[in-house]
Amino acid sequence: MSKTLKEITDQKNELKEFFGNFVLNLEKTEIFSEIQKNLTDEVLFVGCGSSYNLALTISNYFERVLKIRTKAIPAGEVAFQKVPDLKEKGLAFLFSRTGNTTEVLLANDVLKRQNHRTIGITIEEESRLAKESDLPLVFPVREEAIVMTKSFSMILLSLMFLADKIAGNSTERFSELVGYSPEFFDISWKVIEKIDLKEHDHFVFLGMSEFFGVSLESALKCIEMSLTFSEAYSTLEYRHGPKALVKKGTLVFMQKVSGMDEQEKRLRKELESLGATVLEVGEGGDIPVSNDWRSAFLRTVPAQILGYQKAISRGISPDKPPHLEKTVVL
Ligand code: F1P
Repeated sequence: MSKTLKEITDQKNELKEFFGNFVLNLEKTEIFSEIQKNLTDEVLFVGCGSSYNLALTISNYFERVLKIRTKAIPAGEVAFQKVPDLKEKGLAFLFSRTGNTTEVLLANDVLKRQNHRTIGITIEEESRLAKESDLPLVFPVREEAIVMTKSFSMILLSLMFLADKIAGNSTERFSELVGYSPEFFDISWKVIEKIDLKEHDHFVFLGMSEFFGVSLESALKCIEMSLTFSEAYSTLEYRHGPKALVKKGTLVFMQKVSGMDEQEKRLRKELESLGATVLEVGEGGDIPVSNDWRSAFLRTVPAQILGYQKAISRGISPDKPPHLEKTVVL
């Protein structure tokens, strides 16, 4: 079996175990109290590629539930451009699955020099990020494929949970969503299997706030695995120019949010009239899931499956994306 497919599929059963063994215990760890103690009014979230998409999604959720200001910045910009000075030196979360991406390590140096307290989020205990950040948070996830899949979902789930815990909110909804994850996986697989992927060569992912980060990540999955032209936009932005490219053969994934039913319905109708196939993810959608922002950790799964299935339909191995390496070392 392909490594990438195995890791995508692992989520179906591993999420529950991971939630019970790791996420529910986060609150008792030293890192939790350190984050709680050092949380300032402004927090930075930094990463590259999928890890940047992760940083962006989590930054939106921290801002939402903790009512602080956050900024997500690609690590390359922190490393090589001046980062705007914060009012006070605060926390900076640096994300890197492999923990050895050059720009992230350089960003860690820059931020430490500016007296930020850096939190290194990675799955590799022996990585430089784990060793060089002030507070490493190493996730107990094994992922070998070049394309980041299950670790994205697991880290996202954990940090959203952590934000709610710090805010003193109920975390019950996470248990429900984790319980729903095997069914969500199966529905996603079946819905995507029914689409004639040979007839679709342009993928568009639409979402707002946390679901915009999810959409960026979705597009990246399809580019990396299946080499298909894929784009992501904040939902209503799509009307402002990008829709010029819609045609028969465009597949649009719309991430539904609360309070937008009417707008979503109208946009779907418009895109379908231009020839696109539209799938909605969310309450009452083609791939049903709660509209709660906490569902973000599940919402890249359909695109992971899509990227995989499209690659297979084109005779491409998702395990060997051309020109890509697991860690970009400059
Ligand atoms: C970041 C990353 C990956 C991407 C590619 C190159 O890696 O951009 O997201 O798929 O393989 O590296 P990391 O810093 O999260 O290890």
